[in-house]
Amino acid sequence: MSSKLKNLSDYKIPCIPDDALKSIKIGIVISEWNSNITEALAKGCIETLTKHKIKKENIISITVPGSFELPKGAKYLIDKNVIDTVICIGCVIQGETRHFEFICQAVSYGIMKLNLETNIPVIFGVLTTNNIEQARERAGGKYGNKGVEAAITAIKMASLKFLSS
Ligand code: DLZ
Repeated sequence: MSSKLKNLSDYKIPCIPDDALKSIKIGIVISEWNSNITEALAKGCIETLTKHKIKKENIISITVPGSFELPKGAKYLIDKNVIDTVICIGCVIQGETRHFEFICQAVSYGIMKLNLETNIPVIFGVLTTNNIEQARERAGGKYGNKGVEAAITAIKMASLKFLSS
C-alpha cells in the first residue's frame, strides 16, 4: 500500500523470460462506485502491465457496480479458466454510516477466500480511505497510484509458476 513511508516506484519485477511474461493473462475487475478514482487506478494498472510486457490482448477488464461485488466479478473471470491472475480495483470511502466497515470487511474477506480456495491469485487493489482527498492522493496523486502497485503484485504472483524452485 502506498504511504508516506513506502513509495510505489520502489519495486522489482521478477526475472522471467519475455516469452513467459507475454503469455500471462490478467483479468481486471473494476468497481463503478467512485469511478473517477477507480478509473484512474485502472489506467495506472493497465499502463504498468503493458509497460512490463503483458500483452494488451491478454488483459480482460470487466466492471461491477461497487466494491462489494468485486469478489463475485473475480470469481466470474476465474471460472472462465483463461486467466492467470485477477486484479480487483475499488475505492471505499468512509461515510456517516457503518457501510464502510461492512463493505471493507466483505471485499477483503471475499478476495482472501478466492485466494485460498482457487489456484488463481486475486490482488487487492482497493483503496479504503477516510475521504476523497486521501483517495485522490493514492490514485495518481502525491502517494502514487495503487493501481500500479496492484499491477506489479499481479505480475509477481503470475510469475511464480515460471520461477524454478
Ligand atoms: C452502497 C455503497 C456505499 C455507500 N459506498 C460505497 C463506496 O464507498 N465504495 C464502493 O465501492 N461501493 C460503495 N457502495 C456500493 C456497494 O459496494 C454495493 O455495490 C452495493 O451495496 C450493492 O451491493
